Amino acid sequence: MTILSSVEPILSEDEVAQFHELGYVLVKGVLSRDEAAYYHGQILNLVPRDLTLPAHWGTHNGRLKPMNENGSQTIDTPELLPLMINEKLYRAAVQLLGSTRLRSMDGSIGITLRNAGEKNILSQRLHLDASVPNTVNNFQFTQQELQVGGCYYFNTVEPQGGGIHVVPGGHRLVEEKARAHTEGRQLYEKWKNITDFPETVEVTGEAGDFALLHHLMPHAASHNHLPRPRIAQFTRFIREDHPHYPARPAAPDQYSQAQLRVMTPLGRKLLGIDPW
Ligand SMILES: O=C(O)CCC(=O)C(=O)O
Ligand SMILES: [Fe+2]
Repeated sequence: MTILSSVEPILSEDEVAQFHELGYVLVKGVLSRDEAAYYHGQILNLVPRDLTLPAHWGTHNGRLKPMNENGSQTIDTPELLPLMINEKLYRAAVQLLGSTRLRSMDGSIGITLRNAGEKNILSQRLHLDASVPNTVNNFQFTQQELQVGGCYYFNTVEPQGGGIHVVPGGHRLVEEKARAHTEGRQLYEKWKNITDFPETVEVTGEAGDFALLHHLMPHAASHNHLPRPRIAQFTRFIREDHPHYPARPAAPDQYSQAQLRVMTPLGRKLLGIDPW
């Protein structure tokens, strides 16, 4: 038995094929409805009742982004940290990254409020958040360099409800354009302002689903035209042997006792507390 086959798959063969073909897949039911409702409530609890939003939060174009005072966007309170080390999501990531030895990161949150008057569809420029420093000349396009990640939806996201937008097959177009250029990593303002790509589509989903994207997938947040806010959390995975970001153990004082109490053995490895 190989190590990979000891981790039970989550995605069907068709879903894996869809990820390779289209560059994204909606992982259904990563969380149960009850779990999604729990996290939904925990995230709303971060928002001050009087709506005086901390000066260090992001508040752009109808999107609230809770942040830490030190500028970090990782919200890994004991209540929310389990999202970064969810076993089901990890198992899907193992299938796509071809390794069990992964690291998890990000942990940021996005709350997209109704923004009814807005005519534009996207609330951000179409961009990549690739796990490749923007100082290198080009991507390697290897599985070792791949990062997979995206967002949990804690409420059902209906059309025009602020779902993340993607370009189906866009990761392949990025590869094609970047390969054709010696400084492919530098195109489109380092891929933070992608302008002439095919139309985007909104990834809708139910509470508890996770929109999982290839890191070369052009994407952007969208405006929410529906009454309910879209509440999401972002988690990403890379391999331990990533060429640009080699594994570093967590600092000894990085996590409090309360955080350590909610960590599973898998979680301790994903966050660099224990070695693989
Ligand atoms: O909120 C979203 O749907 C996407 C946000 C995003 O891609 C980003 O902030 O980098
Ligand atoms: Fe992004």
